[in-house]
Amino acid sequence: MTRATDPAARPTLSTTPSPRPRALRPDFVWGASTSSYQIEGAAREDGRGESVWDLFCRQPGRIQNGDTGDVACDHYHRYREDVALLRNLGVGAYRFSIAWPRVLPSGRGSPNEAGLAFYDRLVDSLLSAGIEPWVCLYHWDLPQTLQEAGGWANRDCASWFADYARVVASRLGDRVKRFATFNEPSVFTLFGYAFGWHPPAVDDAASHHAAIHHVNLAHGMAIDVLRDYVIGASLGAIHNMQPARPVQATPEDRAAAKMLDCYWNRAFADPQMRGAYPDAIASRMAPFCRDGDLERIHRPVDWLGINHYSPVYARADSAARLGFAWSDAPADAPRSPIGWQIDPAAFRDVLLDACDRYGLPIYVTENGAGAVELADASGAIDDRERIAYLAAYLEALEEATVLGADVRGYFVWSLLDNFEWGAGYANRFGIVRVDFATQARTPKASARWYAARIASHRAKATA
Ligand code: GCO
Repeated sequence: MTRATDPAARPTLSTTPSPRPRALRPDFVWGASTSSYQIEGAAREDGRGESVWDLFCRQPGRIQNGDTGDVACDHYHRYREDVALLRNLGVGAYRFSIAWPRVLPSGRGSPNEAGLAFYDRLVDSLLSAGIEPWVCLYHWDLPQTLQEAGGWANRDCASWFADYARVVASRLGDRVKRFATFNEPSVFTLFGYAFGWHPPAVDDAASHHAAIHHVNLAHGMAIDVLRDYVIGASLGAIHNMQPARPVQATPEDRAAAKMLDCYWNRAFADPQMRGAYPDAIASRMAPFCRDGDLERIHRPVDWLGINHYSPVYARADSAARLGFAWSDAPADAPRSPIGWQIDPAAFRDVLLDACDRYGLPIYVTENGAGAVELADASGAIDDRERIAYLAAYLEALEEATVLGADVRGYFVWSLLDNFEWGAGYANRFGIVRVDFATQARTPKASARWYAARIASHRAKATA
């Protein structure tokens, strides 16, 4: 596979808007993203079962301010208002996830009609607004009953997931064609089985590597199901991809960064799209691989979803089970209001490298900036730092396309301020502000900026 460009030969990222004609395809997909646990609420309504996150949030100290997703953005009841917000943005697509425990309250067995009916209503509302639904089957909210049966450390979970995919595809597949299997599998397996930051919050080598393999198996099995049940399906997977950098330019930290790269960027994308685990972890995966597994995992997909915010950093730590310790960007690095490094050139290079490595059309399925925002007296939010971030990263995306990356869409994270996992509602990523006391939605300056950016691209595309 020829590289789009040699990294060493790549020009430095332009710092001023370039006069050249825009590089984005005329049919470039503009969207916004959310996820079920982070916005739906209605946690015990209409038959929804408990997820691992419902239980995790009730454990003292797990979530900042003791926040939970019990109500979140109340999207379960307010979805029509949120679809109207999407329509006003002018997006052509909306990426959301299905809550497995809302569709199958105990994870298996008979579906919950009320849960399926909610997603019917949401999909029909989107289609009526001329917005294409992009469905992610799994954005971390595993049914708790399945966790109690071993969760992803149990190989049976792959079959349970395939059965869940069949229920969703059978119900929505006549109207939904874009499906992703998992959102960021490396994050929920690393944070859940190594760092203790996500459920099930263990640090156990066997469970961790078993979970990696079983999630990969589940992906391949679900792809087969979606191909069978959805006519015209366009299938992908959503991976966080970020340069894994050493904190110090030492051989030890460089080795640590390579191990982080394996677990963070490649432990799922490589077997799913290249048919093999990275060499550095293959021996750790071997105990869980059965004959034919890699063929079951390596099923053809139509696109690669990339979530990107900033680089990640590793340092050597001889006591670290995985061969690296999680670290942070240099103190002098430019950062967003919540402290995440801002490095658009890293984003450009991630897109080029992924294009070279996997050879698939790419959709940026998440990118955005978090902030701890307070409304002014009028309730308005002039989130100019988020606008600057989005402008710089869209510029980097265009640089990547000029340099040969096949990037076909961009979904801003997120439509709404929402439940930001361990940070609860303290970190706000929305281009629309949510007042969680009243559930009032207020488009921020970034929403108006994003709508204008979309309109400008569309005007050029049809000129
Ligand atoms: C993730 C998830 C989102 C986050 C967003 C901001 O990447 O962690 O996909 O659920 O909310 O990325 O952290």
